This record gives sequence, structure tokens and C-alpha cells, in this order.
Amino acid sequence: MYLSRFLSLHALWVTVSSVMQHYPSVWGHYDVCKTQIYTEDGKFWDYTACQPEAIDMMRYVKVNLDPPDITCGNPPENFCGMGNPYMCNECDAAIDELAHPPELMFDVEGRHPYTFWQSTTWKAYPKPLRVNITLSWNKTIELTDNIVITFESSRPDQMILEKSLDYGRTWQPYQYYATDCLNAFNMEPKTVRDLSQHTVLEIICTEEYSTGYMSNSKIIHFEIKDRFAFFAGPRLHNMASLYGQLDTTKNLRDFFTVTDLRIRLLRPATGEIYVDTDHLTRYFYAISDIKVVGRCKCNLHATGCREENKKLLCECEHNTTGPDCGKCKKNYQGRPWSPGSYLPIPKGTANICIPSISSIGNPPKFDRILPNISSLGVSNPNQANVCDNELQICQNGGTCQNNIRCLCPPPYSGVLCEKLSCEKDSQSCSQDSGQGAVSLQPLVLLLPLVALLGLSELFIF
Ligand SMILES: [Ca+2]
Repeated sequence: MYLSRFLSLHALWVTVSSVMQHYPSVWGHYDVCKTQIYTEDGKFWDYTACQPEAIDMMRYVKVNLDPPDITCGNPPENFCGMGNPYMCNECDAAIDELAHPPELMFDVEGRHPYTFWQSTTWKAYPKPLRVNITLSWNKTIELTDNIVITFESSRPDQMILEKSLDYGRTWQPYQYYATDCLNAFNMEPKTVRDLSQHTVLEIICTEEYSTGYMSNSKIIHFEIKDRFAFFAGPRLHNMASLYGQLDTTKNLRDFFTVTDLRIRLLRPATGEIYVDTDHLTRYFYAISDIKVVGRCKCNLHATGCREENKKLLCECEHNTTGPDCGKCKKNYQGRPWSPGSYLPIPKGTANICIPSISSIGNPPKFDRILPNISSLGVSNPNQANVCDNELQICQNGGTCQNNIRCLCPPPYSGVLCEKLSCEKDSQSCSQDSGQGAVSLQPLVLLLPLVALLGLSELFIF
């Protein structure tokens, strides 16, 4: 007896210890969807909000350039230095060493000279030299770090970074970049540091990354972390505050969520007010690297996100399904689907999908999920709750055993003891009573459920 109790306590401690290892700091990483808990009554699952870890999203991107023939080298052409129009090189798509195809924006760097994509030069001046670079994931992702674009040429005079949340059907600007914001976009120049918690969603034009060809820097940022810092502090030490804000403000959550990004290069760097029409081979775009870090959006119902047939899919838990875990699995529609919640910190709320109560007729419908209705955090290890003490109560004197099954007193049977068993010699098995039991099932079962919970105002029959 004492030994078994000691073993139970020990198992509980081991489990709690292993869970604690996931939360070394004051805020949750949300890196487990469920944890097994051992008690004297058996094993249970404790469900928690969870999300995949942030990864290099460029590994899964599909890139499209428009116009499609904008890459240099076909036919071969010369391009020259911005500072010195007589220092020239050749771009030739047919020779590997001289080719600059789009995939060189996403290859592994760390060598010198860098590999880079390059456009044709501005030979058709004054016709604008414009290029759209579209990055598609065919999956909703949440950005977790700055987008960083490294140019090999000088940074463009005018550029817009755009985002789509609907797989490229509609686009919204993320940020404008120009050497002269007023002239280019009729916008006052700002930097992200001019923003605040209240204006964090404002779309700005910045001159910070377009300081002309004299600048040594070749990098353009879209500042995700600076925006996080308005909520989490300058070193992002208070992520709990950020997660709390993301949980309650859909606009903020959506701001960092994309399915596609589009880099619109509108005017190459010229370095001077006037374009030198004698040396148009000085003007072009070249990009050596693009960094996009984020995580699959799984609505806090998955830690895994795998690639299948070149498409990212969440590995959904909590009885959810779909590419973003955006709906309940078949037979688990006992209440409306809901995303998990970051709150309360650190483990959040799982909001798992619960089994449909198909055996008792139409399941009750809720107009919304109220916080006082439990997320059913503890359940059977192999399946979600069959019974519990809130929504799925054993009927006719049955008792719920470990959330796995109802133990039914005779003559009742069924998942929730809702069926009246018919025995040949039993008086309860008259011709009428059998049919009556069937037709009354929904009412018989729903009324005590409603009365016991006092939730009648929540149901829409
Ligand atoms: Ca490269």
C-alpha cells in the first residue's frame, strides 16, 4: 500500500519535473500539447496550449518573379559599378560562374564572395525598372523575427514590402522604403522607434534603409522584434505580456501572420538626383539573401509542422484537424472549435475538441464558449473524454470511471447509460417501452444535463 503510494507520488514528481524543464523561465514556451499525469486513480492527460518552434521559413518557400524574364544573363549583358561606371562584369545565364538565378537569394551563405540574384540593367530607361519578388508558403505562418533582405547592389531608391493573408489574392503594404518618402509615396518619413503600443500597427515609410550608394550597409529590415518590444520590453524579457496582448487583440496577431510576402522593387538606387543615361548599366537590383523566420500557425493546437507534398501541415493535437488545426475532427464536435489560448501564463488553455454526443441524438449547441466551462484539461490517455462531470454526465445512476466509460446499473447500457436493455422476461421490456426509450432519448438525456449544469440559457435548440 505504502509502496504503491510512494510509486504514485514518485511518478507524479517525475512527470512534474519533466514538465518544469520545459518552462525554465517565467513565461511558457508552449512546446508541449499534453502531459501525462499519474495519480492513484490512473493516468490522465493534462492538455495545454502549444505551438511549433520558430524555424527558418526560407527552407519551405516558393519564389516567383514578375516579370518572369527580369533575371539578367539571357542574353548576356554587362553591368558596372555604381561608384565607377568603368568597372564592369558580365552576367550570362548559360555559364554557372556568371549566372545569377533567383535561388541564389536563398542558398546557404557564409562564403565570400556572396552568391546573389540579379536583375537586368536599366537599359529601357525612362521606362521604370520594376520587379515583384513573391514569397509563398501556401500555409499561414507567424513571423517571429525581423525580415532581413541583404542587397548585393545598392539598396533601392523605392521599395514596398507587402503581405497577404489569403494566399496572394489580396495584398496589404507592410512597410514603405525610400530615399525620399514624401516624394516617392507622399508619406512623412518615420522609423519604427517613432511608434508606440498604440500605433504599432501603423504602416510607415522609412528612409532608414535607403541612404544612397555611399552607405556601406546593404541590409533592409522589417522590424518584427522592435514591434514585439513595445509589449515585451527592449530585450523581450517579458514575453508573457506580449502573449497576453496577442491573445486578446486579433489585429495584433494578424499583423504578424502571413501566407505570402511580396517585395516590390520600384526604382533602383541611382546615387544621384539625375540618372546618368550614358551609363545605364550601373542601375539594377541584386539580392544575396532573404531571411524570414517564423512558425506554422496551428492555433495553439500543435507543436509539429511537417512538409507533405511540398506543403506545410500542422500535426494537430487536441482532436483538431486541418492545415492550421482550424476545425474539430469528425466525431469530436461536441462543442464549437476554438483556438487555444496563451492564457493563463505559462501553460495556456488547450480548448480541446470534445466528442460528439451522437448516441443521444443531436448534440447541444453552444452560442459561445464561456471561460467557466472547463477546457476539459484532464482526459483519458488514448481518447478524449467519454464522460466527465460537466457536459457528458453518465445517465440513470451510472458513474463515470476515469473519464473512460460509464459504469451502468442494470438494466441500463450504452455509452452514457442512456439505453434501457431489454430482457425477455423483464417487465420493463414491453413492446411499448422499447420504442418509448428510443424516442425519448434526446429529451431524457438533455434535461438532466441542462438542469444539473444550470446552463439552459447557453443552449440553442
Ligand atoms: Ca546567396
